[in-house]
Amino acid sequence: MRVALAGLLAFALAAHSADAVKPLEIKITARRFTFTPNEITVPKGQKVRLLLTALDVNHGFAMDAFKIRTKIEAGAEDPTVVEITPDKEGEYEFYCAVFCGGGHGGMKGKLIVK
Ligand SMILES: [Cu+2]
Repeated sequence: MRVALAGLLAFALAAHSADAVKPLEIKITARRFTFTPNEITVPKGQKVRLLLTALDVNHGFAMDAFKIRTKIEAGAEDPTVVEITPDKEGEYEFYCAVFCGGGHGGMKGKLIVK
C-alpha cells in the first residue's frame, strides 16, 4: 500500500513538472578553445536549459551574471546541465572556467537576451 502510494505521488509530481513551462534546450559543445555555438539568443523570461558536453578535455562553464560556474567533464555519460531563466535583456558573457591549455583565456561566448 505504501509502495503504491509512493508510486502515485511520483507519477503526480512527474505529470506536474511536465505541465510547467517547458525549458528551451540548447546543446553546447566545448573543445579547445571554443564553444559551439558561442552565441545564443533567447527571449526574455524564457527558461533555458543548457546541455554542455566536452569533446576533448575537461572544460568549464561560467556565467558571472547568473552566478554559474560548473565543470564539463570530457567523456561524461550525460551532459552537464545548467538552467537559467534570464529576466533582463542584455548580453551576458560565458567562458571556460577550467584551464584547458594555451587558448583557454579566449574560450568565450555570449548569451543574448531579447
Ligand atoms: Cu578552458
